[in-house]
Amino acid sequence: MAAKKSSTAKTSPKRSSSSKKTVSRKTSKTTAAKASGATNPHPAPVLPAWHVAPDSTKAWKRLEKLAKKGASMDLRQSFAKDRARGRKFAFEALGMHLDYSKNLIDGEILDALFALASECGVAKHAKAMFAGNHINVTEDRAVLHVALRAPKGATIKVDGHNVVPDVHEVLERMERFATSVRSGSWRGHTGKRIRTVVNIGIGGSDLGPVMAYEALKDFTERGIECRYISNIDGEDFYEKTRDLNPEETLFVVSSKTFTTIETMTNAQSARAWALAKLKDPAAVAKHFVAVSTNAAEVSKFGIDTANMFGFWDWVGGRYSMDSAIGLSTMVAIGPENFRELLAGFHDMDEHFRTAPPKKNLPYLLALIGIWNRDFLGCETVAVLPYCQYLHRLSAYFQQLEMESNGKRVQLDGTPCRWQTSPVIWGEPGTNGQHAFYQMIHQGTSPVPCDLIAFAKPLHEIGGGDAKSPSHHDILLANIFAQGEALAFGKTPAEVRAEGTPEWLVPHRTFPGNRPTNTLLCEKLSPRMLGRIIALYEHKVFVQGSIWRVNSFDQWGVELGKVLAKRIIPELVGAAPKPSHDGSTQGLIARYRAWRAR
Ligand code: G6Q
Repeated sequence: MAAKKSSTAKTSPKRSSSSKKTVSRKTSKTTAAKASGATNPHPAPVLPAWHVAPDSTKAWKRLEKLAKKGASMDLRQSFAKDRARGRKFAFEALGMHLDYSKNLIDGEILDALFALASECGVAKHAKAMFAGNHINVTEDRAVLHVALRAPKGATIKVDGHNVVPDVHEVLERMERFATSVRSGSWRGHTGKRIRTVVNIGIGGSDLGPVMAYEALKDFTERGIECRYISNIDGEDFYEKTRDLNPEETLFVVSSKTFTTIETMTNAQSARAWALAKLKDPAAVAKHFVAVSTNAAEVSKFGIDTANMFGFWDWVGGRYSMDSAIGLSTMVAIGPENFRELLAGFHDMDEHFRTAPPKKNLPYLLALIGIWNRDFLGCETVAVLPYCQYLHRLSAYFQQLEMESNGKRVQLDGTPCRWQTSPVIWGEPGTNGQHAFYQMIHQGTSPVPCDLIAFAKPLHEIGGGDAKSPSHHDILLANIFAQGEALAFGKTPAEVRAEGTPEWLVPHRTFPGNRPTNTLLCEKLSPRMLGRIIALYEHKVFVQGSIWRVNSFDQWGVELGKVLAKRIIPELVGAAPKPSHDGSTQGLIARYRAWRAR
């Protein structure tokens, strides 16, 4: 959160005075407390000259002109005219095949999109990120999730300090801990083995770990279950703990700041729940560990900082699943698989950093997204994984994209004159086909889709000979069919030719020309998951660079939190004097009345 800052954890790198900055400032001295909220002390950034507004570029103007052509493009004709189109607009790297040919693009449009990225200095911005410059200008921080997966010998400096050894030190501590839980050498207070690990965290401290746990279930130690409590709603806590034995339960309290009300309230309830059975406060040491940047708050809670796993202020919450926030993931899949996950992230980091934009998966996805959003006016994007293991992926990307790029002002505070993040949503296929695809095929607003699948299943069920398809063959037939149907539709003439009565023809016609990307990967594995997540992280980066927003802050979540804090005592104490608007006041009064009955 923007208002949250780390106090210095044991593992936090020290800042040196040789700070390298993307932006120049009068002073580099920023204290954590001051940097939050209204008294933010750092002066306005002076942006590098290459960080230009997209609509000031030649490419943007060209794209505006090309928009008409894009909007009236007919994919049937485009494919008929150019037999190589499917091959031309596809790219493969790292066991991932991205087919973007079913978008309303052609060579000229793509050239203009690449020119846009170049005029907007995306590569320079990326270089600044990898170099540890403070590209998160509103919080005066480096943005270095890429350091979390850098190999041991690498050097990535933040303010003159190489953070890679710090990262590996934490990783090694995590590994020792995860191994002890998995092997049973870590015992609960009464000597029993840990059977359930409950991660308590929210937002960036929850969505990644849940998504990864579900995605990599097949790689988990099945004798240990992971559960995730995030919501302040006590019903989440109740349902996730009701059948657990505190003697066999380990809580991982995951909070960068260790001040988030939901997490701290759930952690306190967990402590009370555990101690109700375990009685002895010393049991906390065996049943609670923390993942945080805030050592002081962790020890105030009663967790020994020896059982705390740190990370750093240059890791944003939604970019933290591969930091110590992934501790529950590591316990579940084991250190070796976790290293593979990190290696997958790193594969994509290197691809993004070194491949030319035209052969660069994050650039391709990002630029097509910009085309759909800013020039074709698409307001939402559906992420549709054809893989049940990825059933939390859309929710994860929702935060990644919408919290990063859901901004209305540029880095310099002036309004964006263009559209930024679309709404991201989705569910796995084929389930979605029986629910909301109707609208995607025939609704009034086109919804670009990212269709994601794996060629090889983790479990082959059914099939076995050419005549009987397996579950997986049917699944994949569906993803390919959807892309085909969305692109090419069904014309009125085709509908009529089936003998459909004239009055029904419009109902049974599919307009087609609905954009899709298909990302076909070889096989789901920890490494492949890392690649997929990093692909979207860097896609978000490219888009944020072009939109000239700060993809790494989230001031928009602050106001509601402040107001909630003010309302809490008004719900439980003596009736407050009216101090809100008529609507809010009325709701508070109704709540109090019903609670009092
Ligand atoms: C993510 C956001 C946000 C954050 C949560 C939890 O980028 O900053 O989702 O992760 O608010 O914050 P804590 O980890 O500090 O509890």
